[in-house]
Amino acid sequence: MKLIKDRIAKWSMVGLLATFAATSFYAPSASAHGEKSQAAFMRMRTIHWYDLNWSKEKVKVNEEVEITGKFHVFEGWPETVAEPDTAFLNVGIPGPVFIRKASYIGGQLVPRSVRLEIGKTYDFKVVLKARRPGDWHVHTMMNVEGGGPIIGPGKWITIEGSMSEFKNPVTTLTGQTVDLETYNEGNTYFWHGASGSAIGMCLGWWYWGTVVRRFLPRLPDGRSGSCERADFGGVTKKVAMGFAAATILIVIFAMSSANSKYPITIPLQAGTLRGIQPIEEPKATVAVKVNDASYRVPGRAMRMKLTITNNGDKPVRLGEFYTASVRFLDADVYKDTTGYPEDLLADDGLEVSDNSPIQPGETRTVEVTASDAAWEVYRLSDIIYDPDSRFAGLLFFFDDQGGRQIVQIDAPLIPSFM
Ligand SMILES: [Cu+2]
Repeated sequence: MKLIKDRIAKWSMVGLLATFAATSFYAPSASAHGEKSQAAFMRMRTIHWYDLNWSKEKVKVNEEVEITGKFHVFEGWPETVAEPDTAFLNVGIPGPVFIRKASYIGGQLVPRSVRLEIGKTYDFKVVLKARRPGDWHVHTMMNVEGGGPIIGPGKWITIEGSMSEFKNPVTTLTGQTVDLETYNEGNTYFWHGASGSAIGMCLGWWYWGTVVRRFLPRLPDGRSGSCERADFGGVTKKVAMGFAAATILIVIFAMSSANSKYPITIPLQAGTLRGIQPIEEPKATVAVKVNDASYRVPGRAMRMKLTITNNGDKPVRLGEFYTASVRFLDADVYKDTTGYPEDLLADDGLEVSDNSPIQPGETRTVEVTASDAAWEVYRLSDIIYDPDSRFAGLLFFFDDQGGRQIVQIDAPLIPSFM
């Protein structure tokens, strides 16, 4: 019996060590940060990010990166996400590895929440200043009050240098230039230190004066009924009063000296910004009807049957289908030059049964297949678990002169198992 117990103990220990060794060597780097686990239909049917551009992929500490692009607030906004009446243009990074110098929607600075309108398209710009060296996956994202984070495509950006070089100067309306990285730090430490030591002194005095000197030696008196003798002595009371008076005096004095050192101060600026200007994308002269759409389970592709009518005056071809940050391109028609994140770009992931130019006035029904590992990696295939099997996306048509038309599509997406 003893032998068996020993063996179990020994092998358990070996097992534990093996597990520990195995897990400590397994450290995968996450390449998406939150969006994968969100419901696929929500990612497809909330905000469509496109025309994204990153000014740099590698920067030094203190250098700036500009992320620009457009986003479309989808008409068929899901019920379970509150409408973006109060939304905030954010960046998805692991803490302030960059700081946000500025962000704009429709040319307006948006340090506060904004009101977005469903169905509208906006352009945006985010200016980031590099702070902490490393490789960072930077997402543009929109926080919607009552809805949660809506995460845009993420791109790896490298910061080189040393964080100690980082500076964040800002000039106030009172004329001084301060570095926000360290501004007021000493003052904060001083006052917390001062109040901390005052509290310490009070507690020390209380402990010594009442517990050590007065209370414990007289505990037997109290037990024997002569409790009133264990009173606090005159000195104790005086010191207590002294502490109280000093505290009030220091607070008043410190407050008035802070007021005279900083005579001009304002309250926190807050409040949702209304009237953000959307942009008008030129009305598409291509009309698209989704006859049906399906995806294989398991699989890495979705297929749709589209009836495309070209009402314009130039022949057009389908170059791209975008859904949930993933871009499926037909390499014969369109090539990305923006350095779009590799894991989200299917450079030749779009296959159209007949992608010859659709002449003005022509109507054609085609089979379109969007396939790429991204469909599975980014768990769009997980729409099978969603309570609403509908997709939405953007189609980009190109004419022979480089003109572009954007058509939004939206339809049920039916799984096929056989
Ligand atoms: Cu990420």
